[in-house]
Amino acid sequence: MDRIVIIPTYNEKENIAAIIDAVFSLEELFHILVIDDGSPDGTASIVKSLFPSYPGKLFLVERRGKLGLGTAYIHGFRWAIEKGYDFVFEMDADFSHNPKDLVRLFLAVKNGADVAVGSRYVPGGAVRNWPSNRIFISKGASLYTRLITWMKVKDPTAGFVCYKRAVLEAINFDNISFVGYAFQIEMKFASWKLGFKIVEVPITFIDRKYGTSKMNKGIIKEGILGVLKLRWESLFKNYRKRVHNIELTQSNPIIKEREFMHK
Ligand SMILES: Nc1nc2c(ncn2[C@@H]2O[C@H](COP(=O)(O)OP(=O)(O)OP(=O)(O)O)[C@@H](O)[C@H]2O)c(=O)[nH]1
Ligand SMILES: [Mg+2]
Repeated sequence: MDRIVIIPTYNEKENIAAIIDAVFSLEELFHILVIDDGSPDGTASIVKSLFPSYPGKLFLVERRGKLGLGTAYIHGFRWAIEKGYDFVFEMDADFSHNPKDLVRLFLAVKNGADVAVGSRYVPGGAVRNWPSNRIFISKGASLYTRLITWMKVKDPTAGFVCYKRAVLEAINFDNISFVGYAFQIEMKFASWKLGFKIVEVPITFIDRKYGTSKMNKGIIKEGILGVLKLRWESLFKNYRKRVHNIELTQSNPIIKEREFMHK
């Protein structure tokens, strides 16, 4: 199998089993790697209880505490590259992203994209059930990012993405330090600066029904300052060189934090 969906989780006990079942019931086969940050609500135990139903397809990495979305994905990217996957997907656990759209992201990459972004802000894309202030923040962030960076991605904070292996191999994760929305922006920025082709696929994003949001002011602040930092570095500090991975992927440290891995 060459496709894996990375699902980061923090307190997603209401969603995790259902989202895993939904992915495995798709016609296309995708493997799943859950990266759980020691969720106090027992999300990881639910994943473990599903291992017998999905042998060899469902994987879990447990980290000690809430270390942030960005480092969870980076951990997952390294893991996926190590295991030889060619198409690596990011998806939230909370059903904001429709698992059926994984197939559409995959097709976009099959048809020539290096990065396929599930996008709310291209024609055909939409947001449902979000309060107007969330939409305002999200659209404002997208506009702000485009104005500052000139990157032509309409939904730069999107967290529903397919990366081709070559893209992830080309990025030096040691120099990606953001954890929230800025992480999502920087992954696209780095892909773009390294010359990869980003295609946006319209999706309908639906607000979570169950569980609680992990959005906070720190994440927004990181986004505002982070975008400026990216632009600054790309103007004056040879961002491209900094983010380009010159070492062989095999030499990347796979596990930095103390973690437990289950198969
Ligand atoms: N492993 C890990 N997962 C996280 C962390 N923070 C958030 N997540 C997960 O990342 C995904 C996106 O987080 P959300 O809380 O849905 O963020 P959001 O979509 O901006 O906000 P809401 O939809 O309003 O909740 C979800 O699957 C979360 O469980 C973290 O620190 N570590
Ligand atoms: Mg969400």
